[in-house]
Amino acid sequence: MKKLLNIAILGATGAVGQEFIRLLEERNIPFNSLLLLASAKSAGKEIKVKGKPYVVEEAKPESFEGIDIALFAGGKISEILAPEAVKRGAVVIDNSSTFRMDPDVPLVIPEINAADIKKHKGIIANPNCSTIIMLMALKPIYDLSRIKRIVVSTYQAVSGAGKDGIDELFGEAEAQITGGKYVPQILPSAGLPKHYQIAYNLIPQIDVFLENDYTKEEMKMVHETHKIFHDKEIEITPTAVRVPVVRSHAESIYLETEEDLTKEAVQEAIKKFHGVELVDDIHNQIYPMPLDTSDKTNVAVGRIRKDLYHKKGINLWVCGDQIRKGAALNALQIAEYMIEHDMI
Ligand code: 3JN
Repeated sequence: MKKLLNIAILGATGAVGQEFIRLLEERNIPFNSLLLLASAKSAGKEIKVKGKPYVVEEAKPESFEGIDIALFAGGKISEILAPEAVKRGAVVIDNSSTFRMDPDVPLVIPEINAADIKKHKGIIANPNCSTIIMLMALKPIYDLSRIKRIVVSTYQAVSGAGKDGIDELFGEAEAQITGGKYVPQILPSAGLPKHYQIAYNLIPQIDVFLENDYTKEEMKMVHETHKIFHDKEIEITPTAVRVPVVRSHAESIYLETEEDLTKEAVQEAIKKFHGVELVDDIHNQIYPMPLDTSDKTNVAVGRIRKDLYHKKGINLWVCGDQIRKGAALNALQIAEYMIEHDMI
């Protein structure tokens, strides 16, 4: 019989932490003990898991004593606490960008590169949500023919910026309707000097700009794709945009393959790929939309069509819940894989 595990969730009160808990219940993952950790500010809160109350504790290095798997929801705290948890014998699955590009840390989407998990030295990184959603749609195509080039535009929901992002959208929408005033303070990014209204608007900036004129979010998609696909030659041009959607990111993806693929072959490959759903019936107006993929496990792919001019060019429209498959579910699938393969 497999050993029952001691699991810790760091960031248990945030959106990703809450999704971890929902998924632990939904997927009926067995555990011996569950420790809910957060910052001092959230310590003392009570959260029910499988009907049993748990009190959130302040996360400290000692918290990880005796823990087998630590699920880190994200944030700067990972840099300090992940090595501390590993020192105490835990395997950390980390949702922040801190370790993603570290050559000693596997960066994993289980449906794509689960085999990389075995190279871990204590930490396994969960990719950025936009990367996960894009690569879930692209992997079945890549398996038919190598992808040479990707031009992607994201349409990212405000919940990607946390609860404050959602509050800002609702606050601005309400002010518009009631004739009130709402001063944006969060988007595009709380730490920046300027903030813009997201309600009835689009903001073509997610995170800060880098030297090369791309944003950090955009460059995460480039570097992480190269690492997950083990293919540094793929040419990727991303544009990341914040949209006034509450939950579930969308992406318009143009790609060029090495071989000439038919639309039907692409549709068939997507249909067969675990974790992806083909939502593509234009004659009946069926295509993926964020409202339909919110709280759903699968990434939805539709509007599949060949480029008008380039024989090897294909367009896709993709939607996926960025808190679920884009964060908590992907991390939990890594844990499930390790449990199944006796790696913990
Ligand atoms: O804005 C979004 O839609 C996704 C945000 C992701 C994010 C936000 C703050 C810090 C990340 C991430 O997962 O890459 C990070 C980070 O860990 O760097």
